[in-house]
Amino acid sequence: MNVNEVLADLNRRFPNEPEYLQAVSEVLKSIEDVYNQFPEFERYNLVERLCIPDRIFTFRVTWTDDSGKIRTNMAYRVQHNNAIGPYKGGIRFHASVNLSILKFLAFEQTFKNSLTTLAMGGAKGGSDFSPRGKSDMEVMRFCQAYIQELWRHIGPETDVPAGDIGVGGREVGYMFGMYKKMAREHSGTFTGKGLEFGGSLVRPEATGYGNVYFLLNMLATRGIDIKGKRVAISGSGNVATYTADKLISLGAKVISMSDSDGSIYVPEGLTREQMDFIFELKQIYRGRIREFAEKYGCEYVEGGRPWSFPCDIAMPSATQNEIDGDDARALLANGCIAVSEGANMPSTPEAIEEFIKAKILYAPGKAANAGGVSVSGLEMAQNSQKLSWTAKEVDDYLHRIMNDIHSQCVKYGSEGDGYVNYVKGANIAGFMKVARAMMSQGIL
Ligand code: NDP
Ligand code: 2IT
Repeated sequence: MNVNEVLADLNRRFPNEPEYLQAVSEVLKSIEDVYNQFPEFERYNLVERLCIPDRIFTFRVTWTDDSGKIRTNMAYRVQHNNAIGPYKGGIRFHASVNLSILKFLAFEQTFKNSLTTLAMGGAKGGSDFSPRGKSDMEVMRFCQAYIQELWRHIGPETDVPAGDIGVGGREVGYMFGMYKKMAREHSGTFTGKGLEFGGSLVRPEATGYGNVYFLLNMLATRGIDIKGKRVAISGSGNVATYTADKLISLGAKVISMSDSDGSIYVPEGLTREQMDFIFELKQIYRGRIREFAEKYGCEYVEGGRPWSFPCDIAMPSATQNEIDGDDARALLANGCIAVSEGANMPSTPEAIEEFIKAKILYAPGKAANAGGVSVSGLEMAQNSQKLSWTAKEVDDYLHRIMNDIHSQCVKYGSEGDGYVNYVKGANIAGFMKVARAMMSQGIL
């Protein structure tokens, strides 16, 4: 394959999908050499079959708001690839959702899921419905309407959705309820379910904890201790909160968190009590991070991201393209030694280039945030067994998976001078497994 030709062709066919093209470009550039060592890949046109999703469902969702007004949203499910297992990936509810974003997420998910060592293909779904400011009943009616359309395309061995931005335990519960009713089955069709009806212990914590386990592996390659390190985290949702929780228990200083309105700066590091406040504020009351600054009198930067605050480690955990070239240069100028991505594709290509040029520890989301979908895979395993494992069993398994992903990155990403290019490592390791599975299964 000639990457430039493939990208030009995809650009021509999908000109209005910048996030999708960005994600594809990153992966293809890092696998090009390996791909070209296997002429049979080219003969089987693996590259197009890997880049273009198997199928996409697009539909209108109609629901009624609390004032009785009838409202519509666009909704989707992108089933990208099921070579190594059933389609698997989260659902995002956010005003910005469009096909480009969901196609990039489903593409990334395919390689991430391959890295987890578990049997899961890649998918993503969602809607431009924004849960912000909606009542519980509005969210429930929306979730039910979304699943009334989607239920016939998903199932425990077909496609297993979960959470993502704007979709947590509440939304998964409502969607699972409607799925169960429509499909007349109580199965593991969703992950991230409540513990009472098939959810796994440690699933809420898994992405954040997993990212910290990955970070510890990276730091260990340079003999660096996490204790006392200043960590800037963006976001204050599921991933950000449990990242902070684990870091604080390990003695690191969480100096910043944020939401889509602004960032807080706490140079001495959040205390456990302050962390609990943020958890309640964001997860239970669905408030704004500004309210933390008002209560504790700390610095608050309206509209700002946390990358200009001095830190040793950055863990972007909000959304795509939230660290641009300037942010990356600001982080490096302030002495940042590691970036471990909780979010999917939070760094722009320019930012990634800066990190790799500076040879800092840099883990792309598909490796560092794979803990969430990994425990989703463990939830599927428990549902199949009709058993629940203990928190320790799940956490130990998560640890093993994150260590294993780190080893795969080192194996495929080590360069001549000993620098580990985790982008290359994760992309090649993830790709090779999907490629071998596709080759074995014939032309589909
Ligand atoms: P949540 O909805 O729980 O939290 C998202 C957080 O990011 C909120 O603080 C939100 O702010 C902020 N945010 C969202 N969109 C934007 C935006 N456009 N600009 C600035 N801030 C924004 O989502 P998650 O924590 O689940 O997801 C965060 C990231 O992690 C996403 O990239 C997701 O794809 C990724 N991820 C999630 C996994 C999971 O298991 N949940 C697994 C792997 C990756 P506000 O409160 O203002 O909306
Ligand atoms: O991006 C992700 O890996 C997720 N949102 C979690 C997907 C899942 O199926 O648990």
